[in-house]
Amino acid sequence: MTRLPQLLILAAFAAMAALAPAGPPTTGPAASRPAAHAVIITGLGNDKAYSRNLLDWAGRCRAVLTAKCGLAPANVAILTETADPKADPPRARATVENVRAAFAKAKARVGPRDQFILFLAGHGQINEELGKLCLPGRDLRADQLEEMLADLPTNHIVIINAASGGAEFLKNTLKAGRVILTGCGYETEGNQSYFAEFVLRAFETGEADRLKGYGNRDGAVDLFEAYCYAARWTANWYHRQYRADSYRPGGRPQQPDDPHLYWVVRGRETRKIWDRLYAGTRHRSVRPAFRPVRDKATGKLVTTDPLPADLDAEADFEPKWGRFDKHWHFRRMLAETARLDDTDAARDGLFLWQPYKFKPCPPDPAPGEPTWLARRTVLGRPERPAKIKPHGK
Ligand SMILES: [Ca+2]
Repeated sequence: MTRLPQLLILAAFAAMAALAPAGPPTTGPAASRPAAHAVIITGLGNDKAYSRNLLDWAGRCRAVLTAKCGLAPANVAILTETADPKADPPRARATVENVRAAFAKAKARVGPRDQFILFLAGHGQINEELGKLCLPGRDLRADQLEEMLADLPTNHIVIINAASGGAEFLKNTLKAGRVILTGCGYETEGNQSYFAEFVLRAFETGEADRLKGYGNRDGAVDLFEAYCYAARWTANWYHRQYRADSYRPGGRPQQPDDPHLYWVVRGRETRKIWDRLYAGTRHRSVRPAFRPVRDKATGKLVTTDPLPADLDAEADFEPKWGRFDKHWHFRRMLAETARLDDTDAARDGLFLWQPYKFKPCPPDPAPGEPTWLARRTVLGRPERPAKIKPHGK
């Protein structure tokens, strides 16, 4: 063979290679490697500030999945209280019909070894027998959601349910092979849940992988680590807030017609998050005015301010736990719990901070035991490794 035909053949191969797809398909049942898919649903906010937070969480969830976890943008559907087809990415309105359409689309693309991620945030309706997520128009019932999940060709499912009343959804969705993180409001609260903020931060900061006593420092945030981080931060965030009942704007007692609630918020990051989440509400973060007290020895009035000079510079120290004492006075009540389920038995659900105490990291569990699956589940990595670095070092 002469030199020229050789070059022609090589050129022909090069042209064929250019025409061929760049690699194996990355999605769908035909894909040689399993892929990950996600549906993000945030419901009605019922107030301007919370609606803003829900929208923020939906966008950040997508950013985490695509930028941090490697999901193809086309594999992530995003449904929010209001539609915005011009947004990047376009958002559909979170109606039951659109949720069904998103699941139908996912069903057509998801393969049996693929990972499916569902993120929920908003208000759960818990006053009726069935759990519901409040959506524009008709609400999404827990049994409808389970039908859609069960209809997917995979049971490699991760659910992050940051909606209030999320525990009601658990009754329907708890199945072997799934990992479910639930941030659920107390039944009597059924109110605004902030668990979503801290789940997202677990991935955004990557700190969950390095969480002392829980992370395994392997460079990836698994669902066990994300849960430990989010549960701890949610509890700490509440417990770094104190009602400033003695606060007197301008030194005067609070007037009866003053609609604001005044809070002392401790910790640098906590304060930043607080300011963002509560912007535009009646809550105000303040430095309280302390009343002067007469010193018994000198007879002089002395004002003691126990707070650090610069509240914004204070580290986010671990709040004091344990028996009720003065540290509990005026503390914000923890209105949420959070749980991790990765078996099909509700009794296995892990509550990290009950009663107001963080349990030590469970020892290396056997397959099928609580936390075994969650420790091997990483968003965007459908293949679960058999061997992993031990947690809790
Ligand atoms: Ca890790």
